[in-house]
Amino acid sequence: MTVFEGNLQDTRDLKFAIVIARFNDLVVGKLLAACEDSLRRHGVAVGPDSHQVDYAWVPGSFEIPMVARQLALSGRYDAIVCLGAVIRGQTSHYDHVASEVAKGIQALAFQTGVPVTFGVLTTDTMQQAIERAGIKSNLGWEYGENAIEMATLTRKIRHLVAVRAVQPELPEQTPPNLLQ
Ligand code: INI
Repeated sequence: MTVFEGNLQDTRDLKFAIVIARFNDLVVGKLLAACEDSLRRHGVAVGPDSHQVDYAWVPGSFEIPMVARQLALSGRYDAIVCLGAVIRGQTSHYDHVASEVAKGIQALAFQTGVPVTFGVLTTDTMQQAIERAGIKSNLGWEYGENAIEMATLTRKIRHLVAVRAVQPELPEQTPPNLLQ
């Protein structure tokens, strides 16, 4: 039996991209600070001279999936963290933005095979959002840890996909005589 599991220690060679929506900056800035703190305390170099973390700023959460997808397709990153805050109280198009960003992030992770952390808060009120971004807890910390765990896990299972890609025509259970 093989058990595949990520960890929070093997961070030295990992590379991350963080995509950050400017909309609701009061909340998203707090998520970003906690996410950076989490990465840093697990050994990831964070800051202006960092060779491990790159940043991409977008106007709002709606724009996150497109930019995150480009970054994932670049092949440069072990994981991508998407940070945003969609708050219902502010606008009628909350539902469109919230559903599009969730669907887009899920699709790009499936399409690219790069782990993408869904760090977009979706709340009814600003009060609920700030409670999750620093007042009661700060989910940004968990987003950082999730990205590390998924990045280390993906490094362990990546070679399985490569083996399958070399022989894509083979069925799951290939009789030994067909492998010669
Ligand atoms: N963007 C957000 O990140 N959060 C929101 O709550 C939000 N609301 O409610 O409107 C929001 N809208 C902007 C949207 O993401 C796009 O930037 C905009 O529609 C331009 O494409």
